[in-house]
Amino acid sequence: MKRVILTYGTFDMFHIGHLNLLKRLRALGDELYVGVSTDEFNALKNKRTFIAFESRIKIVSELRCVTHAFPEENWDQKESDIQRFNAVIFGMGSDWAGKFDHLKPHCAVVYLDRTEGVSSTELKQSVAAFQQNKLKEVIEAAEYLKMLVDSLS
Ligand code: C2G
Repeated sequence: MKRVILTYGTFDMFHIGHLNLLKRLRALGDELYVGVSTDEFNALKNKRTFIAFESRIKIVSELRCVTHAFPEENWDQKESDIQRFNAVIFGMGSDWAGKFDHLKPHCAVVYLDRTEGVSSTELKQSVAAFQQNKLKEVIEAAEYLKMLVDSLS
């Protein structure tokens, strides 16, 4: 009987923190089943995503450590998913510590340390800052060119 591990996430702008967690969860058993939050569910979580659900679930499903990826559509599907997939362990990163202890009657619940220094939010902030700097450079170049043109006229 394969030991099935179950987890969920948005996996927006997939990064090393996501990969570290999925690989460490997979190492706890034989198969890893991952619920990927749909765009509609993320709206319920008040979580804006850059990458659409179709791309996020495709990336997760292609990972060597993932056996099966499926849509996560609401907060309440976990109990039925545990039964559906015969999961023996439910795991999340430590930022969720304690939040899913109500699942303990159904399977083991583990929270693994997050990977510090990386998050989808931080990546988005870095992209925004980069774009801001680029915009500032373009404005400065335009002002310099205008000054040159004015000095020639
Ligand atoms: N994670 C991590 N290290 C990071 C960032 C994220 O270990 N630096 C983990 C999170 O703890 C989570 C998983 O990666 O277990 C996915 O993170 P998110 O995509 O942010 O998932 P979230 O939006 O928190 O959705 O029902 C549960 C929710 O769907 C979880």
